[in-house]
Amino acid sequence: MRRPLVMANWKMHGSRASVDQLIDGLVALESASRQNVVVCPSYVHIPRVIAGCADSGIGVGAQDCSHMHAGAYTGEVAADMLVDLGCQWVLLGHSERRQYHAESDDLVAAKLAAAQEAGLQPVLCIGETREQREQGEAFTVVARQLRGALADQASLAGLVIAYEPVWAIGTGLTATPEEAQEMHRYIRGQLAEFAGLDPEQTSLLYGGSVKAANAAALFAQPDIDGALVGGASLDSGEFAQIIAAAA
Ligand code: G2H
Repeated sequence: MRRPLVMANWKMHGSRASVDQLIDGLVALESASRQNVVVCPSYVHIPRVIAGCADSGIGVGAQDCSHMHAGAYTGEVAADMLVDLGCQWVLLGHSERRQYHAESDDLVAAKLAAAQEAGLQPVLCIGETREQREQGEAFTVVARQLRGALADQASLAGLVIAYEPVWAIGTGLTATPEEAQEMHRYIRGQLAEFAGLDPEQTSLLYGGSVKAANAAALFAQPDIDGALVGGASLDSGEFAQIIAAAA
């Protein structure tokens, strides 16, 4: 179902004290707003966030999961373990995973299948680099990432897509609302083709330097349902303004 979802990706940030402060800010939001919020802390902070957000309506997710179910895979975290903790969501294929950990479309597809089997709601992250956009390949790259992850999946129930142009991530550069809308429209069109999904039932989030100053203009676009927010989600006041803009 399309919904005004605002997801925080805390990446590799935080201490117990700073996480507690952020939780305090989130649970102080009014009830209707909290239903639209999902927080993705580092693995080690997940239990703390789940405990702190209990009964608030705020969802909790991981930033990644293994494609394997269990076994001798040192350092990996299985989707079933996340479900066992109480996680409901997982980000998959974030560009920082693709860039720094060499995650391929095939690996992302395998992770997506593992997440679905475990009962996690996956958020598939896709987006082109600056070079790819400058060479006119943005739509081809996004289509390849979509096809690579979604084709041949047994189930895509509850899938959310986050379009995050790599050139806009953590750089302060944001796609203009029109650029983001153009790609979101394209992605919505591709969902039925590649995955048999009902495009009008699938939430599409924009990510890449979303902040209070640009959130409302992005959310005003007809195919942008919400946002995946990195840096600005680490500031309670700024993040609250983004959530308010999405309502
Ligand atoms: C993109 C985004 C969150 P930021 O990585 O996934 O981060 O808002 O800092 O660009």
